[in-house]
Amino acid sequence: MTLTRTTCPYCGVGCGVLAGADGTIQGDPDHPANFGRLCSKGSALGETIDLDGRLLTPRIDGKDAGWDAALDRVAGAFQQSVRDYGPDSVAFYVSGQLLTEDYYVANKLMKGFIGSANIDTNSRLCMASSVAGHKRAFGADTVPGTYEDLEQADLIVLVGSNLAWCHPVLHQRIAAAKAARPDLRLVNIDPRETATSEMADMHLRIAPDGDVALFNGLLSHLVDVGAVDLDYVRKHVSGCFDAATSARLSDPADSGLSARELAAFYQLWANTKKVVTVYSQGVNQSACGTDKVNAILNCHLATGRIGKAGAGPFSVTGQPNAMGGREVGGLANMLANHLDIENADHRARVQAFWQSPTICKTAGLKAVDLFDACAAGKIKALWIMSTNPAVSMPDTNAVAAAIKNVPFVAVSDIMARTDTNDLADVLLPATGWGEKDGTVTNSERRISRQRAFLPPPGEARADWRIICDVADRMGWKDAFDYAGPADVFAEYVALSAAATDFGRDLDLSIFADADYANLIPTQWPRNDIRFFADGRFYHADGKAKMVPICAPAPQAGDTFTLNTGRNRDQWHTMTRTGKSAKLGSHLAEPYVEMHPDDACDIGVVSGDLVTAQSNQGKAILRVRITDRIRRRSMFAPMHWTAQRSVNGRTNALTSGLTDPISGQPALKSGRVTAHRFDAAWYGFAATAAPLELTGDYAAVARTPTGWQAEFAAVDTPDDWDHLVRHIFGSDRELTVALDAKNRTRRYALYDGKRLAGLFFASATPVVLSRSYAASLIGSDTPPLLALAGRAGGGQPDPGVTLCACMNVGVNTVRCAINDGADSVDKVGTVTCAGTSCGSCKPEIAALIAQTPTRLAGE
Ligand SMILES: Nc1nc2c(c(=O)[nH]1)N[C@H]1C(S)=C(S)[C@@H](COP(=O)(O)OP(=O)(O)OC[C@H]3O[C@@H](n4cnc5c(=O)[nH]c(N)nc54)[C@H](O)[C@@H]3O)O[C@H]1N2
Ligand SMILES: Nc1nc2c(c(=O)[nH]1)N[C@H]1C(S)=C(S)[C@@H](COP(=O)(O)OP(=O)(O)OC[C@H]3O[C@@H](n4cnc5c(=O)[nH]c(N)nc54)[C@H](O)[C@@H]3O)O[C@H]1N2
Ligand code: SF4
Ligand SMILES: [Mo]
Repeated sequence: MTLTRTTCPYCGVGCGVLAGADGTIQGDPDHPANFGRLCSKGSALGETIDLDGRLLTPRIDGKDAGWDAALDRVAGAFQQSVRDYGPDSVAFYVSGQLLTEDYYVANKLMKGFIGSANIDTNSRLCMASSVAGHKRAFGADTVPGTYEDLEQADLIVLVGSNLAWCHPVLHQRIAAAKAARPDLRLVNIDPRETATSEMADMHLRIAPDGDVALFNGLLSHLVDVGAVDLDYVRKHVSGCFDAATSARLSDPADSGLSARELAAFYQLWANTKKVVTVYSQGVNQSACGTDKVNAILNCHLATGRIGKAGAGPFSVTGQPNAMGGREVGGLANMLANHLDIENADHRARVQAFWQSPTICKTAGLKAVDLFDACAAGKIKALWIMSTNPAVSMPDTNAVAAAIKNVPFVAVSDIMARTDTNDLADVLLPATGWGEKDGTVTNSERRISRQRAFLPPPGEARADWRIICDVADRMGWKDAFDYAGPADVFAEYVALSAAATDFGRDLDLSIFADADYANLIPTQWPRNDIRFFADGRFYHADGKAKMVPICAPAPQAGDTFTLNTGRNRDQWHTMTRTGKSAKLGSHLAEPYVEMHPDDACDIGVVSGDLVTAQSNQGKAILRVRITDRIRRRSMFAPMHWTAQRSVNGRTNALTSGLTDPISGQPALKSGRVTAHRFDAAWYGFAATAAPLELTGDYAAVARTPTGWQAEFAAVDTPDDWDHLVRHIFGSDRELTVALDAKNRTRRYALYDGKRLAGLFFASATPVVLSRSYAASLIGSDTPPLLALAGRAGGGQPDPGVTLCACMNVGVNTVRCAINDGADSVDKVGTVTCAGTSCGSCKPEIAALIAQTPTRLAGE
């Protein structure tokens, strides 16, 4: 089997992958991001490349159509709208999961040819506050950090980042560095305790949005103890006095941390020269996200701890090409290649380079405003590419209605059914990972190739090509006439000469004569150049700027703060990771974490469902009661969609409140009320064939034998048989067992002797080993045993999957711990859990930590 060298399509770590057409997936030992490691999602890529559910032909109004008709329709709708209502009546909403080449041509078409800057991206929900913070401090959106800095640091501070789940391979590199050098200190700042907190020497359970108060307090402390590097500040920094004065007005206690915690953290930071502060969505996704970024940058600038090995701020990017999108300028308030829309010289230069008929003159609509404009009827044609805003945007019910309100909507996606696709007039089938070619830039500015190792399926085309095909039909053939992605990349590299001429940071000259086919992963401007090492920044005076920051007032009121984010084994709206049974079993339904005292207050116990309600909408979620979360806070993952749940969408609850500078939504601090969902019945089904969701609450996940789903509803069905047949999608006869004592109804569906479906319903949450029930599907287990719903003698229930790579259940790990395996390594030796990608090691460590307490209590 020949393996192709490519890059993982998930997170911004940007791991190198060796992939084969038979689904073989290995970490690339030569890639400098991962040196052969992969996490659970990367390892499971082979399970996601089948054609099940793919969009394979263009569709117009729900019917298969040819490319010519579809492209004509898109080009025609955009042309007509521009003609009748002007260029700002159209918009693109794109994605940090597009390749650089796709992104570059989309941006060129909108800004240089259509003549509007209405192209925004899901990176607005992700990186916009970091971009704005970098620009305020450095005069450019420069990310100075590298992965090696993390290994060279003496202190790593992780702020609002669940690195163990969201950048697992980077987390493992830190773990390896810490094992080799136990003096390396790790601090995790997060309102909840996560898998990332497990390895930290100090976990600071900060109040939601307490970060500005914390870092303003740190700046004051640095001043007080003489840790400010006066010489550095004099030469390289402006605004230090104002920033320090402003910081004094903050009360560090507003961070929600105790005086002891604050003192310990401040001392550690002040006394450690080599400190890297890593930050992510707990910082960015906030109404004060840009201020949080600058409060952090201020501390690094005041101490000169930037541009040095093992020291600096490091905003890690989420999506595989979030950084590439920033480079090509694919946000509504950027031009191209780190050049500015507001600057007439920049505009003239870009227009001349593109030889374009026009150029946008002012910033376009940012994501939340863009969908508001759709709702207001101002956008007449919208093209969504490689993102699923009907799930991932805040206030998603309103966003779906806004999309419906646009007269013409095109969506480019790889899948046939998504919540967003269901709103489109035209669907354009894109080639996906493994089928397309191009480049991506990871968190440390390293450009790597994604390479095809599979043929394009059906009629799918590469995103860059679809965009060029539309541009061609709009009358701009010459400007979009590329032979392939290598051509696009060469043009993008050539345009970066303009950036360097204007003194901007984006210098891609190292790629000028690059052998695109054999491009090796390379950082810009060069692997051996460290940004800011010379103390030179990109403001007109060559200095960096410390920005005076005021802390927001602490949150009050009797509603809950709704914090949202990610699970270890799912990627966003699950269109790809949701295909994998291995990944699906880690956390199989939408849930909400809640503090035991809050659970007690609203009268829920483990396994109950909770209705969360906001001004925007509601969601029904399974409660996970844990003291790892602050009181009056709840945490829910963002992943569930209308395709995979009934009422499981977290963004039905969130609001369009944004940071005033970056326009990034505050996705971590929704306001919700919560109460127990009073169901008349709860259900669980496992099936061999896809099943129908029904009721007030439902959620489906893949299993090794097919599908499983949870259900709940307030109304008792008149006809249970009818309901169960509807769920199974079958009118075959059912085997039924009623258990009056346990108030349960149990149904089995057989296909000959083969068990094809199981359904259990009861008046209380169904108690049953899900993995055992699913394991029976497809077998010839007789009805009596199948409907007993528990593992028979000699068949221990492995429990939900803990280690996705080695397929080890939580109960298997618990048994090993009870039998004396008292370290993660020992558990690995006995059960193999944690011995492949290592993403589950923090959870194994947590189980070990919990075990003595549990035994004592038993
Ligand atoms: N498994 C997995 N990995 C992914 C992704 C995925 O979907 N699944 N997506 C990728 C993408 S696009 C992104 S952007 C990254 C995101 O990566 P992360 O930012 O690490 O992930 P999140 O879970 O969104 O949020 C991180 C943490 O912020 C905390 N937080 C909430 N409010 C606050 C606050 O006020 N202050 C502080 N200090 N912390 C707070 C949350 O409790 C949460 O644990 O992950 C990438 N990696
Ligand atoms: N509540 C809450 N909401 C959030 C967040 C949060 O933390 N909390 N995080 C936000 C962040 S940081 C992000 S990045 C967003 C992510 O949110 P989205 O971008 O909406 O999520 P994805 O599921 O990654 O959507 C990618 C889509 O592109 C399709 N696709 C995959 N490959 C290709 C391809 O090659 N070409 C094309 N054309 N399509 C392709 C997939 O099938 C899928 O439909 O969510 C944001 N929303
Ligand atoms: S850490 Fe995992 S998801 Fe991220 S790039 Fe590496 S293998 Fe892919
Ligand atoms: Mo993101």
